[in-house]
Amino acid sequence: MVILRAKVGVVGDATTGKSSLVKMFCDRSFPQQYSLTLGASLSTSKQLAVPVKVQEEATDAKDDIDIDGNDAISPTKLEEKKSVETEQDYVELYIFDVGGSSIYESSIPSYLENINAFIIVYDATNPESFTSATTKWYDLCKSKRLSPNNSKLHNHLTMPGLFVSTKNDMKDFMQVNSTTAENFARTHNLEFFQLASNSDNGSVDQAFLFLADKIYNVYKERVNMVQYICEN
Ligand SMILES: Nc1nc2c(ncn2[C@@H]2O[C@H](COP(=O)(O)OP(=O)(O)O)[C@@H](O)[C@H]2O)c(=O)[nH]1
Ligand SMILES: [Mg+2]
Repeated sequence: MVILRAKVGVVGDATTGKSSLVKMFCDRSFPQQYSLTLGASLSTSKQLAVPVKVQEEATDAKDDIDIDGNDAISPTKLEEKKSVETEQDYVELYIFDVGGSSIYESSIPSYLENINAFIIVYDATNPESFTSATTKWYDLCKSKRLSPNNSKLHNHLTMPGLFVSTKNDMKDFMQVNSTTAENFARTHNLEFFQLASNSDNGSVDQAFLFLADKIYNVYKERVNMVQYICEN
């Protein structure tokens, strides 16, 4: 069993909903009062089970059919089945919610040192926050994707990133075109999620789980690459 500990940076303008998003995922709660994030705050996720592939059985199961036409799996076959299942792995996220206020601007890049993944947040009711997300915040995350730490073994594009729009519950106040946002995400190799952190309907979890899965895939790719280098 592997437990991967990964650092995730969450960035975006102040009041876009970064802290609410992280709190909903880690504590299943939505803060009732706004509190400005000073510098950065760290939250840890629970251990997230990441999918582990179960190898296909080599033999055709249809060979063993009982008198009623049901699949009859012999004890030896059951043993074979058990032996091909691999252990469950986990990803634990160390989430750095980085305050978007300009007072702390100079320290922001240091909070993002050695991140394994990032989340760029904008507020769907606030076009300015979308502009910042696609310029300033994307440029910052891109520089981390390109940093020597990350690109040593890898193409920079493999650092996973989410592009998240928040406050989608405020339907009458939406001001950012979701197709434009989705296109931006696609062309910059980011996964797009439209969320509302004030409702516990599982969609916030899905976004973080998606990221955990991507982080795990990058880890697997690295392991395979190192193995390949050692063997050749
Ligand atoms: N309606 C609605 N309000 C939200 C949502 N997310 C955050 N907020 C509100 O937006 C304000 C700023 O949220 P916060 O998470 O502190 O933003 P941050 O500065 O980016 O960390 C707070 O008053 C939140 O209650 C959301 O999805 N829907
Ligand atoms: Mg905050």
